[in-house]
Amino acid sequence: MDRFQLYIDGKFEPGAASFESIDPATGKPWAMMPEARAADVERAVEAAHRAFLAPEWAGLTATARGKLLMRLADLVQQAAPRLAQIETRDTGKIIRETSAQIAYVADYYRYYAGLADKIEGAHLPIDKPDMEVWLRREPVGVVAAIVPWNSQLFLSAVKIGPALAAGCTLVVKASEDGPAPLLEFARLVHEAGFPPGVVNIITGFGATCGQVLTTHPKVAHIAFTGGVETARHVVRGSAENLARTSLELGGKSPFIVFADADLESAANAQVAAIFAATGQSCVAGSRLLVEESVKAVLLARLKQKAEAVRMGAPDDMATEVGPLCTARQRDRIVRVVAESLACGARLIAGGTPDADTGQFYPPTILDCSDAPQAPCLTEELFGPVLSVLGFKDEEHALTLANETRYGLASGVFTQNLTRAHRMIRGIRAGVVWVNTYRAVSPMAPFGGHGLSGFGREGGLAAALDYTTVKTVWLRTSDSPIPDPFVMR
Ligand code: TXE
Repeated sequence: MDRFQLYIDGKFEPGAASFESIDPATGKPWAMMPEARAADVERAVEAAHRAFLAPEWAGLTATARGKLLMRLADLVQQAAPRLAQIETRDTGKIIRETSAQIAYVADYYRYYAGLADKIEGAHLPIDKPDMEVWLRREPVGVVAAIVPWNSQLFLSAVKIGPALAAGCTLVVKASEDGPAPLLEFARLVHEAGFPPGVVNIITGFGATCGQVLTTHPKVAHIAFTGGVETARHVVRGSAENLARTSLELGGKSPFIVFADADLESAANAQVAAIFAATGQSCVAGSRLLVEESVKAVLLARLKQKAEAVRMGAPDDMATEVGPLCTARQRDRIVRVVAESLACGARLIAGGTPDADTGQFYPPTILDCSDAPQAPCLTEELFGPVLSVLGFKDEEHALTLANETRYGLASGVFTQNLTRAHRMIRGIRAGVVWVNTYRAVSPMAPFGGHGLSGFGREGGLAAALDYTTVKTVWLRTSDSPIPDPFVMR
């Protein structure tokens, strides 16, 4: 079996314990992963803290930090095929997606490399004649970056890139499910030449690793992507040290199709919105809201497309839907789909997991028109399951769209420009895609509100999030400061 290591203070090491990683396509172990426990986490945070203060990092110019990031970007690009294979093996994410996504991850590092020396302070036109006042943007300190299994290289890049650009140091915790790609990425960090301790990469379990990390007094900012329940633990833990948090959680994102939309485009976008990444995607368009007059037509197209999807081995370039990352995830989907059917949801496609071949679950569509209480309408399933509701008019569409405690992404398909604008205004979500879905870019901030979390990743906003403002007052007068207790 392959073996991976932790990366702490510039050195590769085995960790306090180890655990088997399962190949989701076969359900069998394929590699041994190092498990960080409290003492490893402690060393990683201490290393990051030392590195944060050390002249090898703190003394670098922002331009020099940018050059290191640029070198990392180049190394990611070169290693993309190997990283993609490892991610596919360890998480079941199909090779088509890992190849494309990791190549794009290099662009995220490139963007933040370029941004490093453009994070500017400010000069204030202060209301006093003998003062100069300016603001310095300084790095906030040690960042704990915690990611889940889906797209670990991407979800970590949107934290590591801006945090390093700002001058922070990091302890990155890979998910215990499929940590291999991030542990492998550590080799590139090493090769890029970052001083020891600037980026530490560990993995381990929630209670024995994640919690120790998020409650560590030397962690200044916790950047978390994961589930809502875990986020609550993280926020509670952050209270002890008043660490800053940014949370990128899941969603139950509405995908809204009006009768005037180009239905073929909408159907293709909907297929990508829910079945890409086997549905294990925070932005999955998991609630289709469709105008009643075209519901039957659209559902027929979606059924046909869902049934034609090629489900198979994740390392085959022809595969369109692979296995779910964990058996736990598949079992949850099986349960919620069964409960939804019991509530009166109607099965349009899929719905029957393959018992023999790893953790596969087929593209599934549930018409919930007669099942408004179905749990698939409210619970994030994180799998290839689309729940469908019809709507009468624009107002009804908006009401249904906002009937969720999440607020991450949304899609609107319509040819009507003024209606598109009204929907953009009315939908409560961090992202609105109009006549498209899933587009992302290093330049575009991304994040949600409500149970989808807070803070933004991507763009300049993300880098600023890892800084703190220092206000400097400098007196320019040469006249002596008078004794404050002598009355004049
Ligand atoms: O994620 P967890 P899980 C949703 C999705 C999924 C559900 C649960 O609906 O079914 O969450 O997924 C670390 N302190 N999303 O249980 O537990 C953990 O080790 C600190 C949506 O796999 O949130 C891992 O590294 N850290 C989401 C990371 O948190 C802790 C993506 C995420 O795991 C911890 C993933 C603790 N106490 C799941 N406990 C999205 N936004 O896309 C665990 N962790």
